[in-house]
Amino acid sequence: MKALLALASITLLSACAATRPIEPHLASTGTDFADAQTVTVTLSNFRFTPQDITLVAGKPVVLVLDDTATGGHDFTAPEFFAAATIAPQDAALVAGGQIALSGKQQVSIHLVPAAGDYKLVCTHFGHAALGMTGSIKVH
Ligand SMILES: [Cu+2]
Repeated sequence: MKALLALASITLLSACAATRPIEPHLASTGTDFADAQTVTVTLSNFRFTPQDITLVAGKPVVLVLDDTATGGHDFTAPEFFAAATIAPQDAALVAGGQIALSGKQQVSIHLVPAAGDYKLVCTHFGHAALGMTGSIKVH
């Protein structure tokens, strides 16, 4: 009986893990980012600017995240990053669907977004409640 329970909880755990993919899809090395559109998102206390980001599905983009505050923020959009294809050299920046920035840090990430409406949030304690949420619309 104990073994059966243990087995059941393992199955449950793996089922949970499967619903939230965090492994980024890597863009093939042949993906051309030379003509990529640059989209800059500013992270400040306590907002994303623009708050609603619009991207074109399937079009390579350089997402520039600019933390203009003295403190850290993060750009957390696990569904967006899971659906996108990310340039191999930038994949390590996306840990668990999140890009963490220190104060005054700027990070560029090359990716090809997939169609969908995604939620964006900063997971620092209290930041979302203060307005640090947004959306990414890819069409
Ligand atoms: Cu924040």
